[in-house]
Amino acid sequence: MADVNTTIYSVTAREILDSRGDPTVETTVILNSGYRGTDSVPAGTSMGKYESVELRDHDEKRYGGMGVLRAVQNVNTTIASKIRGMDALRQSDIDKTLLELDGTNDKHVLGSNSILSVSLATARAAANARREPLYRYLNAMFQPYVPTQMTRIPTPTFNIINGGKHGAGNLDFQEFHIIPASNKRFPEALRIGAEVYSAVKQILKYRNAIYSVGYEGGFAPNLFTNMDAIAVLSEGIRNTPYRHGLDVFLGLDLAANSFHKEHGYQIKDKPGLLSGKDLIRYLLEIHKTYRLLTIEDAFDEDDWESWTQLTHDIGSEVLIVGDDLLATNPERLRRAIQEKACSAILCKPNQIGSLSEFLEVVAIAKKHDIKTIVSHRSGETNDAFIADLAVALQSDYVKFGAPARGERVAKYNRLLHIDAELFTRNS
Ligand code: 2PG
Ligand code: MG
Repeated sequence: MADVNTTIYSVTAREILDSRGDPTVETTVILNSGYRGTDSVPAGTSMGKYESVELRDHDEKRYGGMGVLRAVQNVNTTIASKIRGMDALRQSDIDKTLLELDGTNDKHVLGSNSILSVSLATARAAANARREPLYRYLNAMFQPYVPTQMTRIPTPTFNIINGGKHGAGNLDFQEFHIIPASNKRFPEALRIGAEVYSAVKQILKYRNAIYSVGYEGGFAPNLFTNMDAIAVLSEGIRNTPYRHGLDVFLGLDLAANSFHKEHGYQIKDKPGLLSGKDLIRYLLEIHKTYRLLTIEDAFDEDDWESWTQLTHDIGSEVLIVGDDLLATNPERLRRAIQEKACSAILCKPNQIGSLSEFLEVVAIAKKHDIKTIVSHRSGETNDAFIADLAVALQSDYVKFGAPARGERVAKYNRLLHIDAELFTRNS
């Protein structure tokens, strides 16, 4: 193919809505050749304090202060004038320029939302100009970090019950997952997810529990304890042909920041405040009964001691996943490796705020045998960039929410496309 002109011609952002009805930033990058890329950024509800900063307007008269017009303005003026004329194929130069323009560690000047939207849209425009699928373009970009062949679709983890800040129900733990066995082909894994999801819905109906859904498409019931929600998942699995422990596994995201008080952890399962040690004891009890495959954010993001203890106790059989703990941040990941504080990392592009830095974090994890889970946020759009990204980097898992609701299935459906392109003959 003759070389197309990949010089950036224009960069334009706008304010759009995410799946929660809150504004977010979408950016279009157009190249001199006419090829273009458009991407938007997600946003979290249970955000960790070590994440880079998304810029909000804080103008209470618009969207309750959640507007992103300042971030949009930053893209359309400061950023656009600097990166117009740069080569879209040079992702690390583009990202470096964006970071320099911001000049802070946490990106609070321009906002991680403005920076990331430009970073992603640039990569998509470049992939389009190369007439390559995005996952292939990103995979080539990742080679200098870690040589990686695309041999599989990452295993999905489905969020079937939503609690914490994500659901209107009364559960403290934020997410109750089912995870198909890693040896399943992706279309089969997706089917398992969808069939268990509907089996769980039936059980909630029989129990007269609420089966309307939370932010990530999982059910948000009122139940007596968090353990009850795990029991509902387990019962749901029993009502399908799939075998718990062979075909499908269970996982949790406690998002413990949200129930950590000054002197301990407060959950409805136990009276009084739990110490880190008490919570570990309870998790071991749950694990004994339900054989968990993953436990994410079991403790507050600063409770390093408990993290290390849990990883020591069951890290060899359960993936101890750092989300708020690590915030997709290279320094925090290095500390966690040093302190043996977890065995897996949740990787969210908007926690760190640019594509190149994201690749660097995933590379560190891979080099230290930390399992990787590419993840969505609770506030999403139909953008499926992370599906291509996860395949390109060959993350071990993806976490894209329930197998339901448009902004969640957009990612799963994209994985079906990629699966067909990469692994099905004649497609
Ligand atoms: C999490 C995420 C995504 P949020 O805690 O893992 O599920 O939630 O986007 O609200 O931070
Ligand atoms: Mg989490």
